[in-house]
Amino acid sequence: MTDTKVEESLFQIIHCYHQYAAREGDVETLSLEELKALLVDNVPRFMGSLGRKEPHYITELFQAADRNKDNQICFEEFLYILGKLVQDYHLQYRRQLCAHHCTQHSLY
Ligand SMILES: [Ca+2]
Repeated sequence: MTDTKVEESLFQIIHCYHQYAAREGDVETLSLEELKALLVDNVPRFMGSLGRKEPHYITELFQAADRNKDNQICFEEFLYILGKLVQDYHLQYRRQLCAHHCTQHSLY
Protein backbone atom coordinates (compact mmCIF):
# COMPACT_ATOMS: atom_id res chain seq x y z
CA MET A 1 0.00 0.00 0.00
CA THR A 2 1.37 3.39 -0.94
CA ASP A 3 1.33 6.17 1.59
CA THR A 4 -0.92 9.12 0.88
CA LYS A 5 0.66 12.57 0.69
CA VAL A 6 -0.52 13.32 4.21
CA GLU A 7 0.93 10.07 5.56
CA GLU A 8 4.19 10.83 3.77
CA SER A 9 4.28 14.29 5.36
CA LEU A 10 3.61 12.87 8.82
CA PHE A 11 6.37 10.28 8.44
CA GLN A 12 8.71 13.01 7.21
CA ILE A 13 8.05 15.13 10.29
CA ILE A 14 8.66 12.14 12.58
CA HIS A 15 11.82 11.21 10.66
CA CYS A 16 13.05 14.79 10.86
CA TYR A 17 12.44 14.89 14.63
CA HIS A 18 14.48 11.71 15.15
CA GLN A 19 17.29 12.81 12.83
CA TYR A 20 17.87 15.93 14.92
CA ALA A 21 17.22 14.19 18.26
CA ALA A 22 19.98 11.67 17.44
CA ARG A 23 22.63 14.36 16.98
CA GLU A 24 23.83 14.52 20.59
CA GLY A 25 22.97 13.28 24.09
CA ASP A 26 19.64 11.47 24.43
CA VAL A 27 18.74 10.12 20.97
CA GLU A 28 15.00 10.27 21.73
CA THR A 29 14.78 13.94 22.76
CA LEU A 30 15.76 17.35 21.40
CA SER A 31 18.20 19.62 23.21
CA LEU A 32 17.97 23.39 22.72
CA GLU A 33 20.73 23.24 20.10
CA GLU A 34 19.02 20.39 18.25
CA LEU A 35 15.69 22.21 18.25
CA LYS A 36 17.36 25.37 16.95
CA ALA A 37 19.03 23.44 14.10
CA LEU A 38 15.80 21.63 13.24
CA LEU A 39 13.86 24.89 12.97
CA VAL A 40 16.54 26.86 11.11
CA ASP A 41 17.14 24.05 8.57
CA ASN A 42 13.55 22.95 8.01
CA VAL A 43 11.11 25.80 8.51
CA PRO A 44 12.78 28.94 7.07
CA ARG A 45 9.40 30.61 6.42
CA PHE A 46 8.49 30.24 10.09
CA MET A 47 11.92 31.41 11.24
CA GLY A 48 11.86 34.34 8.80
CA SER A 49 8.94 35.99 10.61
CA LEU A 50 9.59 39.05 12.70
CA GLY A 51 11.63 38.47 15.86
CA ARG A 52 12.09 34.73 15.44
CA LYS A 53 15.76 35.02 14.54
CA GLU A 54 16.41 36.55 17.98
CA PRO A 55 18.19 33.95 20.16
CA HIS A 56 15.70 34.39 23.02
CA TYR A 57 12.78 33.41 20.76
CA ILE A 58 13.87 29.77 20.42
CA THR A 59 14.87 29.65 24.09
CA GLU A 60 11.41 30.82 25.13
CA LEU A 61 9.72 28.41 22.70
CA PHE A 62 11.87 25.60 24.11
CA GLN A 63 10.99 26.49 27.71
CA ALA A 64 7.28 26.71 26.91
CA ALA A 65 7.34 23.28 25.23
CA ASP A 66 9.47 21.61 27.95
CA ARG A 67 6.57 20.85 30.28
CA ASN A 68 8.40 18.55 32.69
CA LYS A 69 11.36 20.99 32.81
CA ASP A 70 14.03 18.35 32.16
CA ASN A 71 15.71 20.62 29.60
CA GLN A 72 14.89 18.21 26.77
CA ILE A 73 12.00 18.14 24.32
CA CYS A 74 10.45 14.67 24.00
CA PHE A 75 8.20 13.85 21.06
CA GLU A 76 4.99 14.63 23.01
CA GLU A 77 6.42 18.01 23.99
CA PHE A 78 7.46 18.59 20.38
CA LEU A 79 3.78 18.41 19.40
CA TYR A 80 3.32 21.81 21.08
CA ILE A 81 5.92 23.29 18.70
CA LEU A 82 4.46 21.40 15.76
CA GLY A 83 1.06 22.91 16.63
CA LYS A 84 2.59 26.38 16.45
CA LEU A 85 4.20 25.58 13.09
CA VAL A 86 0.95 24.27 11.63
CA GLN A 87 -0.92 27.35 12.87
CA ASP A 88 1.68 29.65 11.36
CA TYR A 89 1.69 27.86 7.99
CA HIS A 90 -2.09 27.88 7.97
CA LEU A 91 -2.00 31.68 8.30
CA GLN A 92 0.48 31.88 5.43
CA TYR A 93 -1.76 29.61 3.37
CA ARG A 94 -4.76 31.86 4.00
CA ARG A 95 -2.72 34.94 3.09
CA GLN A 96 -1.59 33.35 -0.17
CA LEU A 97 -5.14 32.34 -1.05
CA CYS A 98 -6.33 35.86 -0.34
CA ALA A 99 -3.54 37.42 -2.40
CA HIS A 100 -4.35 35.03 -5.26
CA HIS A 101 -8.06 35.88 -5.02
CA CYS A 102 -7.37 39.62 -4.93
CA THR A 103 -5.07 39.41 -7.98
CA GLN A 104 -7.65 37.44 -9.95
CA HIS A 105 -10.36 39.96 -9.19
CA SER A 106 -8.01 42.96 -9.58
CA LEU A 107 -8.65 44.15 -6.06
CA TYR A 108 -5.17 45.68 -5.86
CA1 LIG B 1 11.06 17.70 28.54
